[in-house]
Amino acid sequence: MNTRRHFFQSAGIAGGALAAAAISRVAMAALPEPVIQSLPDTMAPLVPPNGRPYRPVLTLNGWTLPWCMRDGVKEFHLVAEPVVREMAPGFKAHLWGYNGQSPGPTIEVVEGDRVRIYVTNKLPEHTSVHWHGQRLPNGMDGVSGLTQPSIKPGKTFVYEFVARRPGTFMYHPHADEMTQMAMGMMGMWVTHPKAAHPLIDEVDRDICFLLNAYDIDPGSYTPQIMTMLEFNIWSWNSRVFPGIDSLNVRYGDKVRIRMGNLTMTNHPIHIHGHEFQVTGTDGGPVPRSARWSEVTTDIAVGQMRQIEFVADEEGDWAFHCHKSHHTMNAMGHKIPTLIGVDHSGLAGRIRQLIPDYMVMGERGMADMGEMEMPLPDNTSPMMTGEGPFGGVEMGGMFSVLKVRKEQKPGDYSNPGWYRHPPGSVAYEWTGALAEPARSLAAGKSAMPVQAMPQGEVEVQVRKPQSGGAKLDKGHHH
Ligand SMILES: [Cu+2]
Repeated sequence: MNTRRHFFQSAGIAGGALAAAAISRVAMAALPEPVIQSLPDTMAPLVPPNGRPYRPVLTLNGWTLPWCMRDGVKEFHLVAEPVVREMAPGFKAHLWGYNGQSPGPTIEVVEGDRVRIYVTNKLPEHTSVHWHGQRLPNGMDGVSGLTQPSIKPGKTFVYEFVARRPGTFMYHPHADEMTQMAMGMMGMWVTHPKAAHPLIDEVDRDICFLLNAYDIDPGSYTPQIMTMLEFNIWSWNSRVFPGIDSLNVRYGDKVRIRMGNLTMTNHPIHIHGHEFQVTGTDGGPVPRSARWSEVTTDIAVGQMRQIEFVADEEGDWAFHCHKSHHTMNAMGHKIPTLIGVDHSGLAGRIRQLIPDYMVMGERGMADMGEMEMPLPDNTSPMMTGEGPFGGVEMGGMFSVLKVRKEQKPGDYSNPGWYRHPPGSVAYEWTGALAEPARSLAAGKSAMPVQAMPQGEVEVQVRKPQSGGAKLDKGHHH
């Protein structure tokens, strides 16, 4: 549901007057009203009402920005502003974004379109918009200080260029970037080819989203902005599982998924049950001879990857980042490791007072998700998501690809859980068990040992200390 607010009303009278001074006379004649959308639901693809036709993309838990066609130019109006984003049911974050949301709306145009984008700054500090990956005049590149003065609070700037090459791009500020990206300012941009393209296939489904990350202390609402590596909320389009919608497709569909990474670490994105090919990067389409099949593709910081596959296996297939700490939510940095710690004496004594008392984390972290360990208000449970067979024990960058024969062409709605054919689900064995064969050889070494240690050494592997922080720190080279 889109709500229209008049520009001068939403900017306030003072802001409107300031903005008017900052934009050209042509633009002033009819600045398009900003379209604001604040629901976190996945909106239906925006079928183009005018201009060259194309099959629109679906933005996961997001939407596409409508435009006004004016003398053959597609005019958009972005408003940079503070927003409240529901990251998962019951978990709201105070972010910065565009037009009511973080991330901002997807901008969709066609190769060769002339595009004019009004950017109104309703943030408490200056900003700019960089059109990541685009070919454009240098002065439209949005690097404050280098190619333009920054957009001061209350001002509106105009960007105008021709979308010269088809592909998947992103937009984000290039002004106080660390703060503004840590606060959620970013969006996707898709330029469709103007005619049949030898390297861009027609697809039945086209889905896009951004990878983003936040450092939000459990119980608080606003991200830490000085964080460089210790992010604890790993999200797709500022949503965390189970708040991320599933990707619902029809059996036999050719599916394209476009993902851009604006976090500060890489994400190996993994799909179950299918192989895909990387068909495009932010540099454009990948030559066919350079494509190979994979089930995981690593998306580095500032990169975009476009993957394609035919959805030819029915079911509910996990689709997630393969860094296991990125499929967890709200890992506090101070949760101690309790695995292997013997609480029996202590627990026994506490049970005299509280009969059902149990120590969390003794057997691993799964307990914490299932037991709904008490957490401060406004904290996403670490791992949640209830599937048809129990807790999924996932959070963060996780969703499900749902492939169904009954799904109607073009219908992106959620078909519910997959009904497995009888006899096709893993089951418990209740018969007799033979003794498994074990190799008892200690192993040989390729070179003679120079000095043996005094006595044998045995170690216990410990669970990582605390989620994302420590693991990402280990990546320094
Ligand atoms: Cu990841």
